[in-house]
Amino acid sequence: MVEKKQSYDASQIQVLKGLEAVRKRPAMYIGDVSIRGLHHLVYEVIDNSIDEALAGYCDEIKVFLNNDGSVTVSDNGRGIPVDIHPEQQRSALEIVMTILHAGGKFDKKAYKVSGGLHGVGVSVVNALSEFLVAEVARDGKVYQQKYERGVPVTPVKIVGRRKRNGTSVTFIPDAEIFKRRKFSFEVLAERLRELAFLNNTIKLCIIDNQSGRQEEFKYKGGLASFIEFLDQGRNPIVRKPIYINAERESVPVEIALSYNDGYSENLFSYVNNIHTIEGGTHLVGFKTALTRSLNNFALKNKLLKNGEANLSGDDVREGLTAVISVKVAEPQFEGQTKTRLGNSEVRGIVETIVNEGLAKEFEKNSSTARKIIDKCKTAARSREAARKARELTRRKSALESDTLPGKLADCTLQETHRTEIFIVEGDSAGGSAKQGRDRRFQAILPLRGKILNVEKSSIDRMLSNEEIRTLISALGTGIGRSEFDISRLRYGKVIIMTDADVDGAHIRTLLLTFFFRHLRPIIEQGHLYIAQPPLYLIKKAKEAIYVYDDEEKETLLKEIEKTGREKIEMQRYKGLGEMNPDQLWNTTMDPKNRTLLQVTIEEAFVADHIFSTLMGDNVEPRRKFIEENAQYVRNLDV
Ligand code: 0RA
Repeated sequence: MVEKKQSYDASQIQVLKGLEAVRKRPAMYIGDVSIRGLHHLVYEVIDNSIDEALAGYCDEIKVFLNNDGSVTVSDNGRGIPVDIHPEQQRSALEIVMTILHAGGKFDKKAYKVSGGLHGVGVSVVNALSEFLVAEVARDGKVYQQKYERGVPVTPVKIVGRRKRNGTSVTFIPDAEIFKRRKFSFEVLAERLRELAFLNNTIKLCIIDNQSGRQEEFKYKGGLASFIEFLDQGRNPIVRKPIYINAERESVPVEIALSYNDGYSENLFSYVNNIHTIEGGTHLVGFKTALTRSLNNFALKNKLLKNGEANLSGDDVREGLTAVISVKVAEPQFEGQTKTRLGNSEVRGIVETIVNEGLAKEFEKNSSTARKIIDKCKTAARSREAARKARELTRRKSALESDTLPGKLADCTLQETHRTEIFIVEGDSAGGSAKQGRDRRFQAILPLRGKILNVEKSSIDRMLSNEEIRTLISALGTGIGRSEFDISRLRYGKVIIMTDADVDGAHIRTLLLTFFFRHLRPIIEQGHLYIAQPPLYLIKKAKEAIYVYDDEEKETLLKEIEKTGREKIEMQRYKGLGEMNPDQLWNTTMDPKNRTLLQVTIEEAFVADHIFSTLMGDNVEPRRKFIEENAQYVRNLDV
């Protein structure tokens, strides 16, 4: 008896210690406590249900946004066990919900591959929630336990009866940890859609109880449907996506790919449902096999003339859209954002499966293979033309002895970690920025009008565009596989500063597309920012208040109405050009006062889809993009 009591105390201490660790350093467990970390909580709970689905016991997961700001994730799996654990003297449910990393311990045999990026388990979500209630339907009964900040506040109780088994978890994130607590329907829906593409047996739903809005995702076509979704705005050159699904050495590999008449490469790779932004061994295996298979087919069918160079990796990936998804029992994640797969055995596994899959596909469907090879050969020719054009430019610039573009007003400091370049729309705004800046560390580059839409341009055409060349030479990095070198980047921060109107947003999008496609490391390494000029100037008595968005404006106006009858004047800034240099400096450029948004590529696949739909002539997706732009920029430097 005494012993049992002791072990009970010991496990209670373990729980409290665990909770304390999570609450002290939440970022260690969920990445950060921004809006991103907030959504990560939901993903973590969903992942547990996905595991149950991958084990074969669940085919429906629902997410509810509730009126009180809480979110519910429910599934129709077996239900978390509720029986008493013999050593701990507590319900399995309580252990799963309160002990770090306890989740997996109950079901060792299950094939467990899912799990959020951090794979921390639902107890972390519990620790970071001011309130959480877990409900389990099993054996005809509904069991329930409630928690506050991870600590149980009720025993596991029977609260009802139900036939269908399942688990539901409802929680409110803790205000002490999260400053912003509003879940975004769009952000969650995008993730559910992605999960539905990646796991074609599961139906995933999201229901906003406040607005009544709801969406349901279920794609029998799996990755092939994913490709069709990604390529909505593009013109395919093959009839339907090529699909490969096989398993080797207990590693399931699923791949779908298609070609379009565009010039960009769109590759998305996943490990255990996690988007591996930095790629890794699975991606390397895929690329190697794709290049090899296409060259083999071309040689065998005499599609390459004797002496004609082989198709390069870049040639075979122009106009390619592909998704590769593997499941690995013990993944090793590497890289800056821990999104690169390191397991070396996976490379060979994927390579073999793709070689075999493509050989079969090309044999069965040789006209598709021919069309693809035609496209690759055009790419090769264009690349050769681009190389020649670059060489010409290099010789010319050598003659001009490394001069920077005439339009660039450079800064005087050399230490790149302190310097900034503002890419500004139009000459008049450029003028204000030049006068307003601190010339020691701030450089200004005005761009005239719209830059080229790079998604729709071949690489040689892009490099002959004046604005693009000016930009590249100001940045100093060069461009293209053999030339780009981020260590030559001349500024620590690259800041896009455009008007707060539709045109400005469009130019910003074009620039983002360009960086995303051709200078991606600049985004990945955190150098790209978006300036936030104010939308309004409100003058009250002698006070001047700058306001950066409409919500802020409404709040402020209401406050002023309440407090007095002072006369106010309001000015709406349509463009940066309307501000004098002083104002521009004070509101938008001065590091002491300004707000910069750092651009991240974490949501690269969302961005890619938006970029591609944007390029159509459709106004609606473009407007939507502008609205949702905030999704993949993160608040920083406040
Ligand atoms: C451990 C064992 C069993 C189910 C689960 C965990 C389980 C966990 C979660 C989390 C969310 N939904 C879930 N559904 C199930 C199986 C126990 C048995 O044999 O019935």
